[in-house]
Amino acid sequence: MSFKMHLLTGRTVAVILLVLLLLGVLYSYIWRHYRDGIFGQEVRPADGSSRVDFTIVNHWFHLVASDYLEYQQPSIVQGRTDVVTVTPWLAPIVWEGTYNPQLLDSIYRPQNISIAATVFAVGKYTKFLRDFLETAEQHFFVGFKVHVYVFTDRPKEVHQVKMAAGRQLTVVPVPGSNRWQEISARRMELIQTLIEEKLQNHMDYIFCLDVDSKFHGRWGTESLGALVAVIHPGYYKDDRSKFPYERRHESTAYVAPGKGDFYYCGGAFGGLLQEVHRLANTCRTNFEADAKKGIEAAWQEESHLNRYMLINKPTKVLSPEYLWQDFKPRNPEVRIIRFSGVIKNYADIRPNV
Ligand code: 48C
Repeated sequence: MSFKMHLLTGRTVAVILLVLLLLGVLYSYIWRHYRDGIFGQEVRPADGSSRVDFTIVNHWFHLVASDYLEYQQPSIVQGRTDVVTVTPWLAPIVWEGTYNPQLLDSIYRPQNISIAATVFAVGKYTKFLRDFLETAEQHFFVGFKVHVYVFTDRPKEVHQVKMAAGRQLTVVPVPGSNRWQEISARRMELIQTLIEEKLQNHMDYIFCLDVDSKFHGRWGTESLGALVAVIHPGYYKDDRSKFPYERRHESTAYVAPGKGDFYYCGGAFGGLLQEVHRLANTCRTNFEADAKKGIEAAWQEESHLNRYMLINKPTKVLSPEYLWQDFKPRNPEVRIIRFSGVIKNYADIRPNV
C-alpha cells in the first residue's frame, strides 16, 4: 500500500477513535445526570459499593425534630372528638389542641424558612392597616423571617409599625378604584406578579390576607403546607347547597349543585410560592375570561378560589379559627380566634374615593 494510503487509513482510524471517545464522554455524562435525578445523589463510598443517599430538596418533605425538646406523648386513640381534623383526601384540618406548637417551631426554626404576606389596603381601607400590622407583629409567625407587602394607592397612609429583627415591610403602590369588587378581584393578578418579579428564589411560603382583620392569637408553623385554604366561618356547618358558589354555568367559577367540599374564604389563603402562583394565575385567567363575557362571579376572586380548591385539593386546611368574623358570637368548637374580620361601618369605607 502506498505511503498516501497508509496516511489516509491512519487518519481515518484516528477520527473514528476520537468520535468513540467523545461518545463515551457524552454517554457517561448523560448517565450520571439521569441517575442522580432531582432527589438523590449516587454516593460511591471508598469500598466502591454504590449507595444512593437521597438528599431531600424540599424542607416540607423532611421534618427533623430536635433532640432536646420534652413534650407530652401524642396519642392516636385520644384527642378532640368535637371536630373533624382530617379531610377525605387526608389533608390535616388545623384546630386548637390538635398540634404541638413548640414541637413544630423546633422543627421549622433550624430550616430558616421565610414567609411573605400580602395585604391590600386600597382607598379608605388604609384605616385598617395599623391594627392589622401591629397585631401581626404579635401573632403572625413570631420569631420567623417575615416580609409583609402592603399594596395601596395611599402609601403615605401606611402605618409605621415597629418590626422585630428578621421582619420587614414593603409598600407596593397600586392604582385606586371606586369599585371594591374590582379591588378585591385584582389581588390575584398582583399576587401573581409579585411572586414572579420579587419573591421566587427568595421566599419559601406566602400568605394572602384581608386587611380589615386583626390577629388575636398564634398563626404559625402549624399553618405551613403546599397549598393552604381557610374554611369560611359563615358556612362551615352548612350543607354545601347553601354555599355561595357561583352557580351560572357560563362562569369559569361555576360549581354544579351537589358538588363541593368546604367553602373557603378569599380573605386568607397561602402555601408554597409555586402553588400560590399557580392558584393566582388560574384565578386571574378565569376572572378575565368571565369579564370578557360580561360576567363577574358571585363573590369575585373568592368564587374563583373555591372553584380552584374544589379541583386542586388543598394539602392543609385551616379551621375558622384562622379567619373569624367579629360580629359572630364564638361557637364552642372554636376554642381560639386567631385572625378575625373587624366590624365595619361601610359608610366609613365606601365609596372608595
Ligand atoms: O383594600 C380594599 N379596599 C376596598 O375598598 C375594598 C377591598 N379592599 C381589599 O380587598 C381589602 O384588603 C379587603 O380586606 C379585601 C376584600 N375583603 C373584604 O372586603 C372583606 N374582608 C370581605
